[in-house]
Amino acid sequence: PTAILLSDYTPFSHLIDHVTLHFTLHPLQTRVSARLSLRPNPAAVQGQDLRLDGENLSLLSLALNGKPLAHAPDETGLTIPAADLPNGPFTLETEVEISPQTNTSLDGLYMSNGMYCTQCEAQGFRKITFYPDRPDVMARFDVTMDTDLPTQLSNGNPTGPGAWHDPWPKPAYLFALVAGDLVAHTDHFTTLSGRRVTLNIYTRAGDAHKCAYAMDSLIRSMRWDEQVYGREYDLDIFNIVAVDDFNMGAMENKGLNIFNSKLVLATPDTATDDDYARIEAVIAHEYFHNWTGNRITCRDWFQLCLKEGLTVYRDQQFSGDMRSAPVKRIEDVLALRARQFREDGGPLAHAVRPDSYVEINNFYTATIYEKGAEVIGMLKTLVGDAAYADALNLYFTRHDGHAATIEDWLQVFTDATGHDLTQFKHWYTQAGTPHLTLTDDFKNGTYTLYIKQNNPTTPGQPHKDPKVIPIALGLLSTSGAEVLPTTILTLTQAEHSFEFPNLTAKPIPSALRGFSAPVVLHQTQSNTDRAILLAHDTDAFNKCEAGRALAKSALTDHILHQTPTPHDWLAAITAVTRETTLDPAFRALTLRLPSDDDIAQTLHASGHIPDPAAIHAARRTLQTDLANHLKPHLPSLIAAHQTPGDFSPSAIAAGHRAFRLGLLSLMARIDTAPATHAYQNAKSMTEQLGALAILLDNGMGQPELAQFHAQWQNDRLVMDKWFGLQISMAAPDHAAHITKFLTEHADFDWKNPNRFRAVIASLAANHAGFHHASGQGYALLADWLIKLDPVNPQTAARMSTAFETWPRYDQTRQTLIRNELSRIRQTPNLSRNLGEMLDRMLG
Ligand code: DPP
Ligand code: ZN
Repeated sequence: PTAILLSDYTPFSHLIDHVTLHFTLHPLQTRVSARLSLRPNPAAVQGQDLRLDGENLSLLSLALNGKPLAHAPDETGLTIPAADLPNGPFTLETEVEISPQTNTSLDGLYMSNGMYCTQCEAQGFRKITFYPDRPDVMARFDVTMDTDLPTQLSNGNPTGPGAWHDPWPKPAYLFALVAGDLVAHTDHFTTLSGRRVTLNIYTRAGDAHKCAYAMDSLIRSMRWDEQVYGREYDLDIFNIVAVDDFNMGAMENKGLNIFNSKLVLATPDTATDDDYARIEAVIAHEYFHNWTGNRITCRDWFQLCLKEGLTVYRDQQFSGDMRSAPVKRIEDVLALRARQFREDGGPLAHAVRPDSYVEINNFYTATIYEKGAEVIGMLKTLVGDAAYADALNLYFTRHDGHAATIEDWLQVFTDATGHDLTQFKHWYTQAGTPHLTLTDDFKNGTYTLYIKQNNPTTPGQPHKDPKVIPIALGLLSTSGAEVLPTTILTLTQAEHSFEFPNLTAKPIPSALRGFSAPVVLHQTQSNTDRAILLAHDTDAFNKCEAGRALAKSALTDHILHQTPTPHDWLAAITAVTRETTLDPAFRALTLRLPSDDDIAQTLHASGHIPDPAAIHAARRTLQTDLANHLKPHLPSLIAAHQTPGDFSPSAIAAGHRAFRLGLLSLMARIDTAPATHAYQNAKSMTEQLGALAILLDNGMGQPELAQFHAQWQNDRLVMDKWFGLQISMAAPDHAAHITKFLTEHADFDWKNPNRFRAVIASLAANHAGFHHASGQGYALLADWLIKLDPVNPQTAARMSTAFETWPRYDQTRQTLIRNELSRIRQTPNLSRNLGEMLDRMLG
């Protein structure tokens, strides 16, 4: 398989003014008739052949301007030689046959529980009909379908039963079709300019009562995008369909979003608070794509971050506005470090805008999405809020209806704000997480901060240039008073120093407030200073971060030197835990110890080889010590954070539940009876699942597990949780065994991506279990990747990233993992998806 290069981009030979599609739906023999109205593209080299993409299509007929042609397709498409093509406009008609029922890849047109549905991003449309399947070819579509199924949906506005017209030109990856026996949860939204839009969420009949929160999130998203970005919806109808078998979270098809059902369906007794928060965020994300993705799309797939980074940035802003902005920021940064820093530090590191790929589906990554969003946050910090708003307005007017590039995006900022962004562009083109080292001194009333920037090499990028890095800095006195409010320092070189005169004593720096740049910060801070920041920092992110720094140093000291749990940390965390003026959600985050994987990443970054078993043991020791220290306060705190009355999914109520579960989890180190009681009296899935997790984590909970199964065995989404929890909470010695046992369970439907992930990704997430010295975890994952790959290569490739951290570990584990990677690589007929991932991981 050959790599596709950004530098090879050329415009497509033809423009498509209009597409008419007709589907005669049948599980094994669906017929797709397409009529394309084409003309030569004046911006392209003239006289080229017409090349259409097409995979697994049986061509039944082909005609140009009504005259049959005899060209036969090859493995990847169909070529109409230039000699057969008119110089002006012409019509090309094709008829193909496809088999949705046997399409297990969940890419293209496929079936899920008797319902037809599509997934076309990035390159699924070529499995539906012959077409230039690339995002810069934008066309208007009319769609009709023949089927007995009552619900018949496609993009745009309905023009009759099963007939749809989309007035907005779009790339093929935004095409969608759904046919099934579905019910609609309906509401309406009146736009800024007074147009009434019908909103539908379609589900299977039994799920209709689970759509209220998704609908509420949609309405709030539509209003927010009008108020904050001035963006109005542009069709008469907006449809969402929930489907059980889906590779990703959701898809922003024009006017017809298709969602993994776990990101739509929620009731208090079946969905956790995290599920509610994710539903709100993803509903918003897909809706926001209507402007950042659909109206303005990407010229080519190298520009994926143009739509994804910006849309993640927008959905993060939205969730921050709907909930607690500081808590949302802390959660987003923790996720960024857990997924993106991990990726950036290993063999799969790639630029936010990569310049080559083998399989584009392998690039729907934390780097493109989450780091892509961080880069936009930095841009906003550098130019300021008002200039950011000007730039976005210019972007929407200048590029509406276009397929744009990162160069276009940066040019808009330059034109709107006057900033030269030449150096800033390195954030898009150079992979890897910058490391900053902070040192300081204090002389004659002047405080000096020295900052060094180091950009580690990544695969294929030995040389890195210094990046533009905005550092939000505050200074505190040792009594906790703020002596310098937040100030932005902008780094452009490898080394800088910044002076702060007229101070009476050496201050404590609070650097990288709000996590103003996606970097790793190295600074030598005393535990005393950290405790002062934890108690007094006005920046919520750094306040929480100080607690994490204390916990991390306690953990690493314990692991490396068997140092007993420091009193500084115990006292500081106890103070925050008891501080009733603080948001319970914030206190819950502060109470949470860094994950095992986070500690492994930290140890590796400071030149140590992480020992998964030792990390796991240290974390438990610290938890027990904290529990004993907090013991006198736990019963009253647990009682105080019971959420009375009816369930509310609000961030405030969720914060109380999260804090209470954090306290119960500590309590369980001493006594599991309160957790058992909490399980029995749970009024929501958050509480039921949370209490069960605590019991399992302490080697208890078998009766509850059986009760849970009996209660929920008919609810697919809840059963995913039942599968996953047993594995993620398993003791390291048992994790692989329990996983294997559960893969033999009658309800383990491995072809369903949610169920597969619930089991296999939970094993990968159990750090000490997956990295158990026996190598059983590695072998089990490899077996399942080999088994899944021929059926669903996208999900297999995604799951293989569990192995991306292999260079962190000791020689024995490295050999074990590399042997498994080689074993998978040698499997005959491996997919391009998994093959590329293995080649990159093996190096
Ligand atoms: N474009 C989708 C999303 O990010 C993923 N296929 O929402
Ligand atoms: Zn997206």
